[in-house]
Amino acid sequence: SQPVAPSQRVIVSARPFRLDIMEGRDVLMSLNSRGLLAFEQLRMRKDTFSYKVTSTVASVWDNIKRKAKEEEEKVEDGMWEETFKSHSDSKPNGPSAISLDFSLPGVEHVYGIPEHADTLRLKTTDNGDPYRLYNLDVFQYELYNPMALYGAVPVMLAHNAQRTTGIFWLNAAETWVDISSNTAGKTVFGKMLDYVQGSSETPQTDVRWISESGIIDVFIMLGPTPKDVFSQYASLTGTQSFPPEAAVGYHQCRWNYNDQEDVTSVDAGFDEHNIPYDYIWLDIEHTDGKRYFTWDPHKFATPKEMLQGLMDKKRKMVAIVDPHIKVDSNYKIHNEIRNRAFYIKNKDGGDYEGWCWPGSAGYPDFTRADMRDWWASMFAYDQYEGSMENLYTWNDMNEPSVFNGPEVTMHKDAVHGAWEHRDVHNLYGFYVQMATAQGLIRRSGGVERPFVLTRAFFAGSQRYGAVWTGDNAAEWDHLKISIPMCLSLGLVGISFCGADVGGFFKSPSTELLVRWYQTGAYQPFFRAHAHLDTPRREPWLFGPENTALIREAVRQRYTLLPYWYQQFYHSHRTGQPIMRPLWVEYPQDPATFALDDEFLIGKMAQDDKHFTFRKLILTCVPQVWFDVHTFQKHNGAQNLYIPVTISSIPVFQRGGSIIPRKSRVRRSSTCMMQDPYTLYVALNPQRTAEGELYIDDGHTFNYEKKEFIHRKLFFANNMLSSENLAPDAQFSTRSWFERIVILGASKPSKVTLKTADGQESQLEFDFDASMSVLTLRKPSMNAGLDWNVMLQ
Ligand code: NBV
Repeated sequence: SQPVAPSQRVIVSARPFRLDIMEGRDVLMSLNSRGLLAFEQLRMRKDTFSYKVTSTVASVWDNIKRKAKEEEEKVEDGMWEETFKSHSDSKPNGPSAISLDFSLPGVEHVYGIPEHADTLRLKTTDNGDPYRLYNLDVFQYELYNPMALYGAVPVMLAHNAQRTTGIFWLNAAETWVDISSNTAGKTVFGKMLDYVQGSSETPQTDVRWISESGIIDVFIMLGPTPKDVFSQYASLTGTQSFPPEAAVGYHQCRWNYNDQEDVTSVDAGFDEHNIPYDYIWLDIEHTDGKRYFTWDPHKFATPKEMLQGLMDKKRKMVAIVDPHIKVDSNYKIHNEIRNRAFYIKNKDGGDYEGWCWPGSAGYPDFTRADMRDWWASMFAYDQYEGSMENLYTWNDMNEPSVFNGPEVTMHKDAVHGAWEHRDVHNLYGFYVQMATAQGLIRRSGGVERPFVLTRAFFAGSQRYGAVWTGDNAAEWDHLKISIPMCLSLGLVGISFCGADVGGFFKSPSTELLVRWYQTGAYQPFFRAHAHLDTPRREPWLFGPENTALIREAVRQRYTLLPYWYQQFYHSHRTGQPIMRPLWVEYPQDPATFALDDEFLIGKMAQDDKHFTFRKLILTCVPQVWFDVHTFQKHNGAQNLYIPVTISSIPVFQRGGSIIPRKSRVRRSSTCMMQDPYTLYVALNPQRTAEGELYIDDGHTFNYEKKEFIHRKLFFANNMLSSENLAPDAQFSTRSWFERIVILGASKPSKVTLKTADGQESQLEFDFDASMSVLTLRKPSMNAGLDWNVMLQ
């Protein structure tokens, strides 16, 4: 599917079929080298089977017919009807399946195929179940397990020090992925022994994909770098949607904020404790009897008043809209869907009904464009009563969750027009979020960027908003696994990911809650959430010291918003992940290949070896790093042990980078729009650094009409400059630079600022010789203009 470089060849052999992708004399990837290609065609049951053959190719048909008939006559258990607990699957096309194997010579590390609660580096599955991709509402999921979860992205990345490649198995049916490796389980000593004895074979990973239905439709991405694979994959499925800037801030959620007074008092609590937040969330209890698009008439009697109150403070709200629709002839949404015949059908042709929060519920057929169009129209302000422009949407339960269905989901023989549910299952949630995002865009006449959170997802879901890792628990291991889970999503295009801060089920210890805020503040989607039955846990309920620690974590998020926002813009434009495993930036350093507890945000590092007190830090990559709090410089390529206390969040800025921040933290991101910036310039040993600054209105699609500022900031030859990366773009800002901090600097005798109009002025500065930190005070130039600062 991708252009093959001149040095690359594809060799296809028949009988047996095999496809080798070569570079020079090296095999990069082989398909069907293990001969596991298989497909079972759709069949017709014996009792309904008959061909009317009239053409001249009758003899060929005869042959096919005879073979098919032989197949039909073989009857094995479960071929035509399968039972699972009390459920039966009528399998009208018989036992369909497809499968293909891929061999990856020279590869010992494979990643991706979310969603699983497992390590970043995928494990071999020889001794257990394969990784399963089948969107399910799993109750209290287990960790380090290949079991299916809420979302499925059938994309795997393979990496070694020379090359990164990818496989995109485009299939939305239930899918299993088996992984084996000829080096699995061998210790380093074992490998050395092989080598000494001359029996060392090239490491190889073998992968087999199996799907229950569909066709073999595979895209191979040949890299060669991780970045190439990301852009190759983005060219197939699109990039991360660019969220409103506020959505990159902090979100306060729980199941449930009980009524309008509750919302008002939580909102006030944030001000009282001086903690910023952007969105407060309402879960299912806010509705009138789980009828989505409505409000409980007693608890949320005046939603617009509530929303206006938030708007006055430049804050927003998210309300849940699930895709199961209460079967109730007094409910407008249900009546319309039924009258338009938009519900998914059961195998007998009636509307499919399942049990969910509202009781008996229908499931709109989101695979239909006309249904999605109608759904989108329901978000119009005159349709969704009580909604306003600061109300956004959360799609939960869209696997879909059916309480009385097999594995708590829909029967596979339910019908979506020409398709069985089995064929499209993993796409359902994708389409729910797509239709919802379209609704939010459309209600504003196409002006405003939407924000929609989804629990179920598929390849390409990045185009419609954010995802979260579902119902985790308030346990240390769940905090830990949030990192590889989000990293795995980022590798397959879904950058906007987060886990429930604090853990959904159970109650976190105070230490765990604080630590979770400290980690969540450095993950792309930052939302606290909690189960209905858990005690309240707003940030100020754990004593002043812990409130201060949580406040500090949230404030760190807000000071870094300019950097986060620029990262989102970059991801939106290029398909590169925001939260990155270290190997993506250091693809030739095998020490990074299996790291699960250190990650990069763009190029800034977060180290999460701080789950308990006094854990230690390892900085293994050859680079200079600056502790963002103390400015202490650390050389990489060494094991570095730093004591960690409850108040430390180990974050490092890479030497060679420039990071913009806003240090005046206010109530919400919107309140900080016009605030001044501070630049942190971290010099590398060559005394250079570079970074970017991106500014726009923060909420509309006008950036597509070139209304933005995009600047490159760079430091070289003792000069820091700002250069326009988008000369044809037009936007202006009132924001200016209030400080520039240069880490790893030497003391200048004077510092001269030159602005776009040719004016020169001397800047005041402080120099901390013990830390080599130079601070330029009030340079005051506008953030959108050309300038340079010369150190002499
Ligand atoms: O809507 C209630 C919850 C929600 O809070 C949670 O975030 C979802 O993942 N929802 C699941 C349904 C009930 C879960 C026990």
